[in-house]
Amino acid sequence: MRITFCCSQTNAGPWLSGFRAEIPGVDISEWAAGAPEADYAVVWAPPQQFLDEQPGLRGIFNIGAGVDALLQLKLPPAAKVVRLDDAGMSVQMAEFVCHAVIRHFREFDGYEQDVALGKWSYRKPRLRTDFPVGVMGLGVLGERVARSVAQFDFPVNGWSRSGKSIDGVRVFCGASQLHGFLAATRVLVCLLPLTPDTRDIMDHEMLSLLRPGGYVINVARGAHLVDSDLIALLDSGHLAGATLDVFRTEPLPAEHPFWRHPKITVTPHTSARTLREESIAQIAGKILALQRGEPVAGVVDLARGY
Ligand code: NDP
Ligand code: OXD
Repeated sequence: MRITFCCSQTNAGPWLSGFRAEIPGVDISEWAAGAPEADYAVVWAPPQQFLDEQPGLRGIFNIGAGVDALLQLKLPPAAKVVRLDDAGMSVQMAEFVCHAVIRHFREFDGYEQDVALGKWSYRKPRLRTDFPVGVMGLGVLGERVARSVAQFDFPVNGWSRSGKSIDGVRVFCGASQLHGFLAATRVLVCLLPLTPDTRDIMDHEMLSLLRPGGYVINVARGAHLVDSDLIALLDSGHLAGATLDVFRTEPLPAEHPFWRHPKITVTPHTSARTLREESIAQIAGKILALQRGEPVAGVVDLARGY
C-alpha cells in the first residue's frame, strides 16, 4: 500500500514519520511531480496536477474539516473524500466561540480600555436572556459549540439542513425556518460548510434579521460573509460587533478594512487548528479500515458538498 502526502504550507517530515509509526511498513512519501501512483492521499489544498497524476486513488484524506477547496478540483473517479472528523478540533472551536461570546457579553474589551486608562469602573450587568446565541451548522463542530455555549445558561438556537435534537438547544431546520432562527438570535455563530447553498449567506438582508445589537462570529469560511454588508450594518449600529477568524483572502490583506474597524476582532484562522498526532492516528485508522473493506466515518457526500 502506498500513500502520497501533498499538503501545502505543511512541513511533511513529522507527518511522514507519524504515519510510519502508525502503519508499520507503509510506503509513504511527499508528492513531487511525476511521483509513482499511490492508493491513498493525505492532502490540504493540493494542486490539480497532483490529482491528475493520481487517477487510481481510493481515498483522499483532507487534513481539515472543510473540503470546499478540494471540491473545486477534478477528483479521481473512484476516490472517497474523507474529512477530519473532530480529531481535537471541536474542543478548540468550543473554547474559541465561548470566549468570543463571553468577551462580548461581559464587555471585557471595554474593561481593558478602562484599565489601560487607569480607570476603576463598573458596567451594569447585562441579562443573558437578552443575548440568545444562534449557531448555524450543527455538525461535528457546531453541535459541540452549541452545547458548550448552553452550559453558560445563554439561550441557544441552532440551525441546520435536516435538524437534530440537542439538549438545551432550540433547533430550527431548513430554509423555511431560517427567518425564525435569525429573529430569535442576537449572537450569530457561523459553522456551516462552504457550499453553493451557503456562499454569501451572511449578507445585508440576512444579517438585518438578527436582533438589534447583533454580534457575528464567523469561524467557518470567509466566503460565507459579504464583507461590505457587515461593515454597513456595524456602521449603521444594527450590529454591535464581530469576531472574524476566516476571510475571503487569507492572510487578510493589509489594506482590508476589517483590520482597523473598531467593532471587529480579527484572528488568523486559528479557532480550531489541525492537531497532527490526533489527525495521523485518525487517518491511519481509517486507511487500515478501508484496507479491510470496512466503512469509515467522515466520508464527504460530493453531491451535498460536505
Ligand atoms: P459538518 O459537515 O460536520 O457539519 C455541517 C453542518 O452544517 C451540518 O449540521 C449541516 O446540516 C449544516 N448545513 C450544511 N449545509 C446547510 C444548509 N444549506 N443549510 C443549513 N444547514 C446546512 O461540518 P463541521 O462541523 O465539521 O465543520 C463546519 C465548517 O467549519 C467546516 O466546513 C469548515 O469550513 C469550518 N472549519 C473552520 C475551522 C477554523 O479554524 N476556522 C476549523 C475547522 C472547520 P445537516 O446536519 O442537516 O447535514
Ligand atoms: C478546516 C480548517 O477546515 O482548518 O479544518 O479551516
